[in-house]
Amino acid sequence: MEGMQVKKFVGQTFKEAMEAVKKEFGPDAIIISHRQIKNGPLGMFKKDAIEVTAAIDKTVAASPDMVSTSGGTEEILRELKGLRDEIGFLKETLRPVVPTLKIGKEKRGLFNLLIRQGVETQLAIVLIERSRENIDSLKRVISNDMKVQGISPVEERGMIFLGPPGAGKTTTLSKIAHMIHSKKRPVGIMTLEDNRISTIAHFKEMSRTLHCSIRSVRNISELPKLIYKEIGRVSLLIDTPGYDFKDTLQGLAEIFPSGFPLKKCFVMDTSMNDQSALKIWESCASYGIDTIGFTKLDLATHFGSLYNMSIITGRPLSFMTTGPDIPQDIRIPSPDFLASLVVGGV
Ligand SMILES: Nc1nc2c(ncn2[C@@H]2O[C@H](COP(=O)(O)OP(=O)(O)OP(=O)(O)O)[C@@H](O)[C@H]2O)c(=O)[nH]1
Ligand SMILES: [Mg+2]
Repeated sequence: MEGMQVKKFVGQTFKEAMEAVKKEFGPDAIIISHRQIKNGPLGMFKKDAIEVTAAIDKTVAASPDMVSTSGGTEEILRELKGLRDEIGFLKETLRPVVPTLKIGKEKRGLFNLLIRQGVETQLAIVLIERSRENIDSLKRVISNDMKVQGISPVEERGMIFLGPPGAGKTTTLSKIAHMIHSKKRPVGIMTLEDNRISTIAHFKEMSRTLHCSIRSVRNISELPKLIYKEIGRVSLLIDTPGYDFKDTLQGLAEIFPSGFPLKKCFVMDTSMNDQSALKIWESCASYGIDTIGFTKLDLATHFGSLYNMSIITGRPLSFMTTGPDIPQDIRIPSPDFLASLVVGGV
């Protein structure tokens, strides 16, 4: 017989009821509840009685003779052997992935936590090696690695937003335009050949709200003149289309051979999987990106990739966005806050 069996036991005292439980269910019984009842069941007791509800897991409580009579010992041994083989096989499979994981029990918990949050195995190993055996120490190590520069370096000259389609460039640019505007600094917006009615309408609306200039740039070769005319007078924010962001980067490198005068910000969607994000990053890392920004944190389920991407790109973070709403869904996180996110908010 297998599974959980639940039964009520009655005694005149608690002790008596418990004896009845022990007698029938043995020492492994679990007491679920007890209560006083009036007169006992079917008037068996004149006085008040105690009713104890107990349970027993028949699978666990099977006595040795039950096992042997059903021929279970051999079966269990076979099962154990099977499990041992399987663990051996798993260890073998994982060896190339986890080459040097010789860590104690407490640290293993921290390591597993990092892996669950999506921190790359190799990065997690190094983090665990550098950290002490508690979560606060681990957070401190992560926090030290997270470089945040915010948007102050942008206010002086401006920023160009680059990244794959739908990463959140246009939306984020708008939020940052509001941030800079709220500091009473003039903003200028440019957009590189984005002919979508929705984008144009959106920027027109922004120019009215923020009293800023909007300029649609048809050809990237017009950029130097336009930028140098405005530089230092306003914070220039330049939107780019996502569909050919590599061409845009290539174009910038050719048109500004001695370096682009504004910060180049790579916008990364954190709800995207790491492999795709890394592939995109690899394809453009050589174009001198200055800073990264994380978007759509509200859609991500865990935040290990914030750490992965910070370390792998080696670029400081400008901002993170936490929803689609303009202007409020953006913040400049502290390294400590980022570290808390990476370990899962603990
Ligand atoms: N949930 C959520 N949605 C966001 C966030 N940022 C942007 N979005 C949404 O993501 C979608 C794409 O955002 P855009 O700003 O148009 O992205 P883009 O990078 O300019 O896209 P392209 O111009 O097509 O390359 C829009 O529906 C935004 O509202 C965010 O932080 N959270
Ligand atoms: Mg856009």
